[in-house]
Amino acid sequence: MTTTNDQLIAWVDDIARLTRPAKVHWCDGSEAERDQLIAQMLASGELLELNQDTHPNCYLHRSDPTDVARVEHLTYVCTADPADVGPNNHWMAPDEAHQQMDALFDGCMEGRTLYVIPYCMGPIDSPYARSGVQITDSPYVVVNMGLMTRMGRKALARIERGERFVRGLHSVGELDPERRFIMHFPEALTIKSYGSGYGGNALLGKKCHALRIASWQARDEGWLAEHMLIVGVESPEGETHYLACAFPSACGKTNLAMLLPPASHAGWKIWTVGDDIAWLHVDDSGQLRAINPEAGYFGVVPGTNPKTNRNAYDMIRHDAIFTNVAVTEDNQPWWEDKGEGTPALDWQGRPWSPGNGKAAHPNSRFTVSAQQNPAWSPRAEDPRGVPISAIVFGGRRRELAPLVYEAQDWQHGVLVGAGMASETTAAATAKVGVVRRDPMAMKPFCGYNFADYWAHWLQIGERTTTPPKVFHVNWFRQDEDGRYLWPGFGENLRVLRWIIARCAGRIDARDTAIGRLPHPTDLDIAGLDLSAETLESLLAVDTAGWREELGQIGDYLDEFGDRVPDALHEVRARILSRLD
Ligand code: OXD
Ligand code: MN
Repeated sequence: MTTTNDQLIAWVDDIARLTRPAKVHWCDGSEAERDQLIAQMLASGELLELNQDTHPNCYLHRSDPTDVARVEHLTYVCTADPADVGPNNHWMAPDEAHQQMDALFDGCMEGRTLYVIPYCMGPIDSPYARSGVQITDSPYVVVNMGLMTRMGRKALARIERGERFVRGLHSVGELDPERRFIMHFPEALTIKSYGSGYGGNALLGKKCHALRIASWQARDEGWLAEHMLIVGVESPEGETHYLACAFPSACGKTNLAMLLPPASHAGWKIWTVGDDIAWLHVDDSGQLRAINPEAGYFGVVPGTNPKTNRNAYDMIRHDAIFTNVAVTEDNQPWWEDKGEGTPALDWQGRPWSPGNGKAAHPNSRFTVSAQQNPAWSPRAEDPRGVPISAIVFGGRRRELAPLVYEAQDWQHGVLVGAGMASETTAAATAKVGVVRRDPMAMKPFCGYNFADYWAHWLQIGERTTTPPKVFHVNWFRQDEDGRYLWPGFGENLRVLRWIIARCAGRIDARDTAIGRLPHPTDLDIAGLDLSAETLESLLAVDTAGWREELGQIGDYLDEFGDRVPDALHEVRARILSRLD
């Protein structure tokens, strides 16, 4: 296979000249190709077969122990003007970055195969979808991109019809943390990633294209690329509302997107459109709509069990690739809080015994096709996307942020998103459990200056006929002894129901300084082991705490100087005065 697109041929030739591979392979995305790559990786030891009786077509990949998460400190956005990327990104001048990267890529594929992966982000026939081509020397990346995107011939056909495409160049290099960089050139729709074979660093369609480059492209073209799940909530009466929800990495997006209604909620259904990324467009009638650019899930494994996420647990029993999980004596994948089995080997393949620390890496992952999800929405392939009733922001906050509140209006909603904060998780290589500002859960992913991004958000609201309502949720409140106040997981549906009732205009709410909260009687807690006092603290507004929080949000906004839209300062001042 090759292509009729001259630009693509010229680019692949240039890269082959630079990287000097032994062979060039154009990926067609066929099953035969995938089978061949898996066989090749089994032979080389890059993949290990898991127990095929209990987990048919499941494989394990052990990444280099120094290469287990996204590397935010080595991730750059390279633009002509440094002010365009803002204090939220690391910047390097494009010329210098290309020079540095090309020196790394020089001859790096000698003796290896260069794979050309044409891919499409979004339903293949959607006007909202966008194309890309990734070049890589990793067969693991090819197989994962095959699950995560619409990859191969169909994607190439879009490019051959003349669509612009994002160019992503990737090599695992020597997997040396000292020679590892993830560089983005949004003005040239180009990505260069070297020295990592892991997830968001290496599967370039995901964070690099669908968020960092796409957020830039979206600003230019008038849409939004967001770190959001998209979920449909269907009532027993058959009314479905779609919500787009932004949570930082490893805060339960996949679990919420595939939530299984608890026994108390007979007749309710949850439909997953996406679990990590949403592209949002205002349609001709002024309605905000969302597509999921991805075709699969790259989810955090630890904690997945039949109680927390039955759908995911079932989904990863076949045709899944596991990265950095442990294995049992009989070669089944194992992870912390799996609820069954005992690990024999840890994620690095070392014998494990109790007291040896975690057996699976806390950021160990599964890759599967979205079609394996029992809750996969029939609308996930709709080229028009789904209409969005509400935007939901959330973070992992031990204190302060109530279980749920609704912003007063779209502008306030943008401030709520901009002021989001969350405790850090193992999804990135840095200290875990530290509260940091993570606006719209996009801190690691927004490819341009946050101040301009907030202005763009405000404009999107103005273009809708009626902007969706905006909410903030926090499933992670704890008491002084570190016990969670809210049961979470499937029971989060109770909060989604309140959100939907608000969107449908069926109930009113308690107006407070920080936004609208549920009347305690409007939140259905029947059958939960939750005292009235606990519910009260989940829905309390700590005035002094919020005054301090808004002070910190003000300091944070000031870091972005005078590019911050006035509207955000005005809303912040309004809330502060309401708190007095
Ligand atoms: C992810 C992440 O992998 O956010 O989705 O880190
Ligand atoms: Mn994510």
